[in-house]
Amino acid sequence: MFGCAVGRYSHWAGQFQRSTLPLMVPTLSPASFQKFYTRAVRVLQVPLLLAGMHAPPTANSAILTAVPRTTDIATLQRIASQVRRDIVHQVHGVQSGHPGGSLGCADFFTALYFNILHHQPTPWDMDGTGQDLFFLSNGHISPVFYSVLARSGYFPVSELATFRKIDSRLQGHPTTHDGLPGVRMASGSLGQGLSVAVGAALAKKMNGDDRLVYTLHGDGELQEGQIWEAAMFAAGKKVDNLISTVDYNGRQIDGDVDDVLPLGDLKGKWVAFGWDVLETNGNDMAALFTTMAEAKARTGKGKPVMVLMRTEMGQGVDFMMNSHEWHGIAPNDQQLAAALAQLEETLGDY
Ligand SMILES: Cc1ncc(C[n+]2csc(CCOP(=O)(O)OP(=O)(O)O)c2C)c(N)n1
Ligand SMILES: [Mg+2]
Repeated sequence: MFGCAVGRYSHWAGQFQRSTLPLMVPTLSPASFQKFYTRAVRVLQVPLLLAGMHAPPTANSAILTAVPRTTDIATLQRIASQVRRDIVHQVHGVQSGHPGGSLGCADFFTALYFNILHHQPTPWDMDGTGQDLFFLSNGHISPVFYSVLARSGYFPVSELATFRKIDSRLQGHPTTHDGLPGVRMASGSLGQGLSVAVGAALAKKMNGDDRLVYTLHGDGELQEGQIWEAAMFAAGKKVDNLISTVDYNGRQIDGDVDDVLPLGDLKGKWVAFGWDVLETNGNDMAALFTTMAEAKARTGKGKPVMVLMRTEMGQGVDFMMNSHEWHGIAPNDQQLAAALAQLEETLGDY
């Protein structure tokens, strides 16, 4: 009858979250739990604040990030190598998951979490007030997301070993109800992330919070109609604190994007929808660095910003590249060894 989780209600996301406050409370229905929590916070606010456990975020506060942000390309490349090792280890460990897109996006995620984002892993704040927010829309590439979250301090690196296991907070597709710090939106059902991000970006404007909102989408995911509805809305409402990116690898689950359903003139389409569009090589850390800085410079000018990143599915592991085949299969023991032999261990395996 007793649980040791205390819930908190995230106002803009409207999601019920567990946090790790070490309090014993009766297990209640979500509605009563929320009512209980609201009262409890009122009563406990001062002691919790004194204990540094529930510091209220302040809009536009200068956040000192715990993450060692770096502009050094060689350092970022070394982190990306470890992220790639984490990806193949996670997927091999449970013989399921999506290594292809994860490997292809390892450079982007590393640049994002160790250079681009203004973020604060601890204490974890679901609302992210005063922080940049990132929404992963193509949720199947969770291994790369979990790796950078762990490596930048959101949760212990050792927890990567629980990927896709029963009761793990690291589900195959990210969820919010498992309470994993760093995850602000459930994803996996493709096409939804842009809508969520546009809402979050508008909320930031309403709250006078001048930090930015970032998203990532797969190119196959762009075949979802909801993406274009959100794209039209974002431009129409001048959501110019939003930088969206596409993993433009030309592959999807069943084959090449051009064979399944061609995207045509993708840059032209986003321009026609009213976006400011940049293109870059998503596997070139220096190019990413420059383009994302340019993207940031273009925010606040009346248009949402799109970065189309050319990537290679499976980048970094030669036998996983040049086809869609490693979209969603796991390496066996020999393949794991062959993959690891191509990726330098730089931060220590988990
Ligand atoms: C709404 C929805 N339809 C279908 C799927 C099944 N699905 C999972 S991944 C994928 C391919 C997506 O292609 P892309 O976004 O290019 O990802 P990549 O293969 O490059 O990692 C599909 C169709 C899904 N997850 N959600
Ligand atoms: Mg793709």
